[in-house]
Amino acid sequence: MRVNDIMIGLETKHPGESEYLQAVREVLISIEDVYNQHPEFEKAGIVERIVEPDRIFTFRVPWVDDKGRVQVNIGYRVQFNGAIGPYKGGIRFHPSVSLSSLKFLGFEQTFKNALTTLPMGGAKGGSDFAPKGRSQAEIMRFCQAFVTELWRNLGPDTDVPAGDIGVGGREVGYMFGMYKKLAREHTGTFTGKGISFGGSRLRPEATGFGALYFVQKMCDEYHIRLRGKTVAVSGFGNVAWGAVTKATELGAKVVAISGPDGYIYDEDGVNMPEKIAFMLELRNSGNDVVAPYADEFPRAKFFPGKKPWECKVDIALPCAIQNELNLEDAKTLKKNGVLLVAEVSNMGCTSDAVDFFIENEMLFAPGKAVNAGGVACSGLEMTQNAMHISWSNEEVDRWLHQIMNDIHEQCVTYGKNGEYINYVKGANIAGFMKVADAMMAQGVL
Ligand code: 2IT
Repeated sequence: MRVNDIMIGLETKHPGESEYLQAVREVLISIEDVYNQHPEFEKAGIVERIVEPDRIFTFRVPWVDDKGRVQVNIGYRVQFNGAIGPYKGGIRFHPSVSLSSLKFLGFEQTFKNALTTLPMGGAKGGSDFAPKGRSQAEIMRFCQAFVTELWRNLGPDTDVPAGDIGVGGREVGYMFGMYKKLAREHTGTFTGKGISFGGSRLRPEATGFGALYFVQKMCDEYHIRLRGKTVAVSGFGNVAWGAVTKATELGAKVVAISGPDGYIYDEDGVNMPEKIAFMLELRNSGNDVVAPYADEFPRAKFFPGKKPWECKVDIALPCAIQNELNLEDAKTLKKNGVLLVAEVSNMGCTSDAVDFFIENEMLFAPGKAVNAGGVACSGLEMTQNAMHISWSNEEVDRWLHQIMNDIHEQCVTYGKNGEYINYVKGANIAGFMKVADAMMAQGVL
């Protein structure tokens, strides 16, 4: 396999799908050496097959807004790879959603899910629908319209969606309700459901909690004390909230959170329950702005239009969206003496930022390892649904912790190079080897 030749082929076939091409290139560069030590992979065309989704559904989502006007969005589901289990991955509602972004997310999900140790294939879906400013009734009608088209392709052992940006418990509830009505079955076909109808304990917290369990392991590995360290987080959604909560619980001090409008610097730390609860209030307001935090807590400062990476902190946790941290930001973080950067968003850093971290042997871990706690907890929800039982907080947390430790171990096994752990390489190789092995065993499909 020669990465450049494969990339030229893909660029010709899928012109302009920049995020998808970025994600594929990053993985292929990581696995190139290992792949070329396995001539049987080359013979079976593993790489040519693994970079293309199994199938993609694209559909029209018509709905009626509160003014009685007809609105039309595009819906997608990318079933990327089903080698190791039923398709699994979130649904994103955001104006930036395109085929390229969902293909990148489905591709990443395939390797992430393999890392969780649970049997789940990779998928992603969503729509260019913008929830910002929409009423509850509009959100419900949109979710129902989305599932009316998609439901035939879903099922508890076929494809199990969940939340992602713009899709939380409320949206999953509406989508699950419509699915249940059409399919006439009450099965675990969505995860992230409400506790009263089959949802798992801890699912809302799982991505952020899991990320901090992973960060804790990174710190242990490098003999860094997490307690007392300052942290900058981007975003203020579900994932950021879980990360802030757990970071605070572990004794770190989160001094920055952000939104599309700018960032908040809170010298005292986003540390009190009322501050963390206020993050939820901000999110639930549906306005997508973080500025009101500084009105509520006047000792905090708001920096409009700026990113939190300019703050001097020990730990940086991008928790918002892809490519939110670029080379310039990476250089600023290094200059300010950052000790650790962990992507909590999927592909949160641009390729040149990732290269910069690794070339400088900085402590950096990629989203597919760090944020895998979310989908891992979804896998635990599927298990509970299949067994018709529900586990306690403690039971789910124990599993989550164990899985994150396991993922860290896999990264070390495949990524250790002398003293330095290349977590990007480790995660990519570990995830790839599992999927490739399953594909080899199942023949040319
Ligand atoms: O990016 C992700 O891993 C998610 N949005 C969660 C997917 C899931 O199926 O829980």
